[in-house]
Amino acid sequence: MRGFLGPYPIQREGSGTSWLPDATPHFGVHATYGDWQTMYHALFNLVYDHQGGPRGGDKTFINGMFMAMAQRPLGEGTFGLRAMLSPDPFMGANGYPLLLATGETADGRTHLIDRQHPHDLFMELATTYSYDFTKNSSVYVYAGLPGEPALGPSAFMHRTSGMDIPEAPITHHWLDSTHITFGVVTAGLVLNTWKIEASAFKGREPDQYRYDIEAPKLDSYSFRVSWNPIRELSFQASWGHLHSPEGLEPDRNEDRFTVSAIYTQPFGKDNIWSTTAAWGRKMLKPGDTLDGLILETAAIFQKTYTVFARAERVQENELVHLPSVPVYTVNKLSVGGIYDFYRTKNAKFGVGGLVSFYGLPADLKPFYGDPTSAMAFVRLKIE
Ligand SMILES: [Cu+2]
Repeated sequence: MRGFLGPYPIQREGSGTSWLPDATPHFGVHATYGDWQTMYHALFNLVYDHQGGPRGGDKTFINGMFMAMAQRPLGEGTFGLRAMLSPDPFMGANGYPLLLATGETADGRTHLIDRQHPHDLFMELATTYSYDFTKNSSVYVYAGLPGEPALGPSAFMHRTSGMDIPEAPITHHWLDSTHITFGVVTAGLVLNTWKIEASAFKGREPDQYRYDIEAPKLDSYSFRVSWNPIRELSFQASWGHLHSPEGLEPDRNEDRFTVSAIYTQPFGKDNIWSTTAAWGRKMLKPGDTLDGLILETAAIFQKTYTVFARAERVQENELVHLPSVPVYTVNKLSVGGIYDFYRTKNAKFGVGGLVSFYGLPADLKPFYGDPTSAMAFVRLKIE
């Protein structure tokens, strides 16, 4: 199977139109029906979540995703269809406890703070068409309802360093929160190892109704440059203008700038190591300029043993609401592992755990205490 957007290996395809390193392991269950080539993969986690301290909480929930893709030759080019679904809505509108996570709403009246919102049932329903004008260059269009605009690195559940970690990053709304956008059109150009693209999309983030398809709109825009200089590396830089992203603060716009590098290195027999480093800057208009940083790494040995770590540093202005709205720099480190105890050709069942530690400014201690958090989970991965 070739890339959806151009003449390169399918391993390079990340979420939306983003790129991963060509050395990304090939996964998915493949089948051919006439001219159609299809692939699907899935990951489901059953998680017991304990977040520590006075603002923590406990919850058991299922998260994950199911993704199906199909492509066929059409005219001189390649036509593609992609669908991605999430089981998240079944966990309830208020998501799950996740200290320091902010973004979106459960009731349309208050912000979700110290909780991760559920993703929408339909995370992506998109179509692509690409036309190769030389043997390593192409032009393409991508349209999704919902879909992902050309902004940020590949979303956390699609990059090798993040996909096995069952909690969302607290940098989600600095880097990859636009992965579910109700209305996206992207056009781009692939020149061998380079890609440049532009998107028009809906700036408003998904509302609290997680089962529906929201009305599309193209009121925001973004640009991204991606570069895969060698098989193991993928870089991107992107800039976006989001019109009125938050329903609770409709008069505020956001500009977002992100840069990221993903390094994926196979080693030995059946081992893989992948690391993502990314920086995102949100410029609220009017409002604060806030930075988010992430360093995330995972190593998978013999397709059976996974160890991972994710370190993040975020400037937050939503954690506490005093008469003033102070900006606090907060830090989080999660480390964990997974043992896949039963494996078939395309499925594996695993058990895992992670522990999270925090570095908080003294001003936040009265609210958070000195928390430590943990998750224990079992999973099914189809790949
Ligand atoms: Cu998300």
